[in-house]
Amino acid sequence: MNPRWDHLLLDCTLATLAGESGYGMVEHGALGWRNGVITFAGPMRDLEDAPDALAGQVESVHGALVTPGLVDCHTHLVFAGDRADEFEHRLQGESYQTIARAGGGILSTVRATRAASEQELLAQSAPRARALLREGVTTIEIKSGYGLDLDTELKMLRVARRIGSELGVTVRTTLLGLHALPPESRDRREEYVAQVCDEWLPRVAGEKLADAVDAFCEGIAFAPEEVRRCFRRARELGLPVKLHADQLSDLGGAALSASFAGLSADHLECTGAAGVEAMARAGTVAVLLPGSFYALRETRLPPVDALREHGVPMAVATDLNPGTSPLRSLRLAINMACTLFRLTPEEALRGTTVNAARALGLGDRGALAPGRRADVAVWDARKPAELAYWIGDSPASRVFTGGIARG
Ligand code: DI6
Ligand code: FE
Repeated sequence: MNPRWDHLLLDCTLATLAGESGYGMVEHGALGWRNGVITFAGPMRDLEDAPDALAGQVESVHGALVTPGLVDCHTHLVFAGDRADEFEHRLQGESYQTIARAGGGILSTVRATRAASEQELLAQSAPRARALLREGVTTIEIKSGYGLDLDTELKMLRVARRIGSELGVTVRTTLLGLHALPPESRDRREEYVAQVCDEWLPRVAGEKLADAVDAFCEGIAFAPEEVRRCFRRARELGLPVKLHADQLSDLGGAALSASFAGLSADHLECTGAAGVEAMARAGTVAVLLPGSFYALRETRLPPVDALREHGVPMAVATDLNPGTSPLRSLRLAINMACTLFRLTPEEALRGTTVNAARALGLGDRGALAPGRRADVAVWDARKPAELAYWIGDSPASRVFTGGIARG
């Protein structure tokens, strides 16, 4: 008789995240899948047959914690060069904004990224993705935004897609054309915004290179009205939106994203009550980014209590980027979300699984339940709080992406 399932893990301490709240713990659990889709997640005693009759491959994980594969829903990990010199300048007292206005910051990464060939860009970026993967990440969002000309933006998006296919991880790409005003457009702001909206968006949508559209809504970047123009175009093209909102100042970014039924509003350190209420009404996910809060030594905390009170789903991501969050560990982001933002370990795990998947519009993953993708992480841990508690050196012991074991 042919076994019904491909793979069956036994003696798991499952944190399924399958319900509306709680870890969804199952002690002495089993997890089975077939063709990359979960077929069973529950107590071993509920298995209807002997394990060997149920699946082709059967293995015990000896009580280890098993969770959904982690989802990093906000990264800028495709870029060339680094900004270690800027880090030193900031330590000597220069602010992020001053450096940006003087043509450093994002624009220095733009120069390096434009100069890199596609192959070089891939060679520099793939190790950052690999670092995330080692820690149980099975889905990564990657933004463009260090090209600021069409060719380089397309190059970045192609590299992001290649990381997905070459590393065997789901990559969701996001066009971030409104990230900074490129130097050649310094006196032609309106023209640049028009170009992004009227040329880049249709091109990127046509080539299916982006799954979503993002913008940096900030005093040093783009104004709400410019973002709205971009989002209207995205909507016409059927692309969902998300927004870098209210990080350094409150320009009403959270409410803006919500008004376009945004998948997410990200950062939110300066978001007020109206923004939180608008997100709750729209079902927009709050993506919290403790890495940039930490690296910029911010003191204003995102309104976690209000988000909680209003039932806004919270996600946590690395924001991996060369300027404000050179953080190559989602596990450390989880720890920081708890330590710096006072999320509970359960909220932080939900924020890097089911809620992070939702911030990418992916309803097929992020929980261990029949019908969901078999994206699975096995940990050298027994309790889910350990994922938030240990700091450093925390690779997953086994990872399955769409049911396939990662080498
Ligand atoms: N995400 C961004 O896009 C900016 N800040 C952030 O959290 C800037 C990234 C950079 O400085 O390169
Ligand atoms: Fe960002």
